[in-house]
Amino acid sequence: MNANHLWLSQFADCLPEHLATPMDVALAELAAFPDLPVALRLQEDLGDQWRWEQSGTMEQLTGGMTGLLYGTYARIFAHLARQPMPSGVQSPAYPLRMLNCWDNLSGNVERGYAGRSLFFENGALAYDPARIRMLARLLASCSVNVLCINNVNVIQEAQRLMEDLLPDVAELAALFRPFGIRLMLSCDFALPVRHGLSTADPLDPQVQKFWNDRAEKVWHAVPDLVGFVVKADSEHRPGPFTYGRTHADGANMLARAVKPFGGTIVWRAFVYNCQQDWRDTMTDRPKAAYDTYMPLDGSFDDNVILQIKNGPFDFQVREPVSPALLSMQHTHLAMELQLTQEYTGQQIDIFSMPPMWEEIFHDLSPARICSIAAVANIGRDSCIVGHPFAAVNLYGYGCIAWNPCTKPEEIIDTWCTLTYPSLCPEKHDLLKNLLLRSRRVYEKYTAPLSLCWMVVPSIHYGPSPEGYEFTPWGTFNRADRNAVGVDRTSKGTGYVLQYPAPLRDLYENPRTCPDVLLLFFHRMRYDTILSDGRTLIQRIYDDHFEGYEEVEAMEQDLYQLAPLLPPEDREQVCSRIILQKANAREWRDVVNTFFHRLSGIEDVHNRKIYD
Ligand code: GCW
Repeated sequence: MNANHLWLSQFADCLPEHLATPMDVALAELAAFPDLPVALRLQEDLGDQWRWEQSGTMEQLTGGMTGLLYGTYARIFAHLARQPMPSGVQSPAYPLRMLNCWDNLSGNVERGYAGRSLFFENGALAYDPARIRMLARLLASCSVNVLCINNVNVIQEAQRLMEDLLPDVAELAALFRPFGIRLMLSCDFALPVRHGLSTADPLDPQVQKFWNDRAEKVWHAVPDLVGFVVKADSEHRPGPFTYGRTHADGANMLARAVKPFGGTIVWRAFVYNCQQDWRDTMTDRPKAAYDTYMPLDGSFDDNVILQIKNGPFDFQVREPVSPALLSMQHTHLAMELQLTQEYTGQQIDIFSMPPMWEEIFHDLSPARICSIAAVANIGRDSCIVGHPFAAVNLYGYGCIAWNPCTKPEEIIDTWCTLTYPSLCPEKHDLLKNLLLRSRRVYEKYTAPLSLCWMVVPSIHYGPSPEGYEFTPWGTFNRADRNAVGVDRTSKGTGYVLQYPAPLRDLYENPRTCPDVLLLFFHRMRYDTILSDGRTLIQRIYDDHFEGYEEVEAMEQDLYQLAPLLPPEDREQVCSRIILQKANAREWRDVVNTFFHRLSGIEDVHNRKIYD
C-alpha cells in the first residue's frame, strides 16, 4: 500500500522504514516537498505545540517533538491547499486525541465496515508493518495521538493482550511511537477472576494487589502506554455493581494501580438497563448515564477520565447532547464520537459527520471536556475506511480534536483538495456540497424529527419500524394510531430536567424545541401542526420522500464526478450509491407505509404510499 490513498495522496509513497522520532518523520515528509524551505527548530518543552514564522524566503517551524510533526503536516497541507499558515503558537484543545478500535483478536471488528482488523487475526497480533506505518502517518497527519487497539467488549481471550501477548503489543507500540502515537488497551474488569481470584471486588485488597502487579507488568513491556479503557456493567460486561460497589470505587482502584506509571483510566459511561421490560414506561434509557454518574461527580481520582457518548442514547443520527457532559463539574470528561457508521449508513451510505459535530459543539462548550475519543472506522479494506468518502470523517475527527471550532466547510473543503487535487473548482464544489448535505439527507430518509431506532435490530442497517419496540433495549417509539414518541418533559419521564437552563426550557416546550429533536423529547399526535405549518405526519411523509429524491440527486452528482476519481474510488463510489438508493427507497416506503396504516391519514400530495 502506498500513500496514494485518502488525504495524503500527494505525499511520498513510502517513508524510510527506520525513523526513530516524530522529528525524523517530519524531516522525511518535508524531503518530498523540496520547494518548501522549512527549517525545524526543536524546543522540547513545547510538546504538541508549534509556531511557524517566515523571514524573507526562509521559514522556521519551532515546536516540541510532536509539535514539529503536527506543524509539518499543517505546513504541507497549507501548501497543497494554497491556504495561509496561522500565526502564533498553535496548541491542541485536547491533550489526548483518542481513537478507539473495536477490534477483536479473532480479526473481526465489532461494528466495523472497513474489513477485518488491521492488528489481529486468529487470536494473535497479525499485521503488515508497512500498513501500520501508513495508518500511523494518516493519524499523525490529523493529530490523533492515542490508539486503543482492542474492543471495549473484551471477549475471546483478548485479556491475553495484558498477559502473554504483551511483547507483541510492545512491538506494535514501537511502530506507532515515531508518529507520536501511544497505545491504550481495553481491559476486562473481571481479569482477576480469570487468574484464580474468587472476586473482582475493587475494595478487596487481593484484587487491588492483582491490579498493581498487572500494571507493573504491562508498563514494563510498554512504558509509554496511555492506560486502560474500561466498559463495566454495560451490556453484560462485568463491573463493580456485582459487588455492590460504585463506579468510582471501580475506576479509582484501577487508577491507583496505574498511577505509579503515569497511566490513565478511561472509564466509559455507557451504562443503562439493557434488560428493560417494554411494558415499563417509567424507566427511560437516556436518563441512565446522568443518574449513574452525577451522584459520583467529584469522587473520581485525578487520573480517571469519564468517557461519555455524545448523546444519551447511542450514536443515533440525531440526539441532543448528553446532559452528563453538560452537568458534571468536578470530573475529567471525554466525549466519545463514533466514526464507524453503525447507525449512519455503514460506509455504504454517504454520511459526512463534521456538520453534526459542529451542532454538538454549539451546545457543549469545548472547555467542558478535557479529552475526546472516537470509535474508529478503519480496517483492512484497500481504502482503509470502507467507503473512500468516509475518510473525511477520520480526517475531520483529527481536525476537531485539535480545534473543535474548525468549521465543517473548512474541513470538507481541505479534505477534498488534499484527496482529489485534480478536480476543477466546479467539480470540487460539487463534491464538497454533496458531502456537506449528506448527513441531512440520510437523516430525512431514516430518522426525521429524531424518529430514531426504527432500524433492523442487531445489524442496524435498513428499516424496521417496530424492530426494537418489544425488545429489552429501552429504545421505544411507542407509535399508535394517534401519536408517536416518548414524553421526556417534566410531565413525562422527566429526562429534560437533567439539562441546565436554558436548554431545559427550550426542549420542554414543543413550540421552542427544534423540529429535528421533536420526537426525542415529545410524544405528539400526528395532526399536530409544526412550526412550518405542516402536520407531524405530513413531515414524516415529506422527509422520507425528499430524502429519497435527494439521494437520486446525489447519484447524478456522483456520475459527473466518478470519471474524475481514481479508478478504485470510482468503482467503490458508484457501486455504493446504488445500494444507498435502494436503502433510501426501502426506508421511505417501509416507514411511510407503517405510519399510513397506523394513522389512516393520507399524504396531502397523494404520492404513492402502500396500503
Ligand atoms: O451501540 C452499542 C453497539 C455495540 C457496542 C456498544 C458500546 C462495543 O451496538 O456493538 O459495543 O454500543 O458502545 O459499548
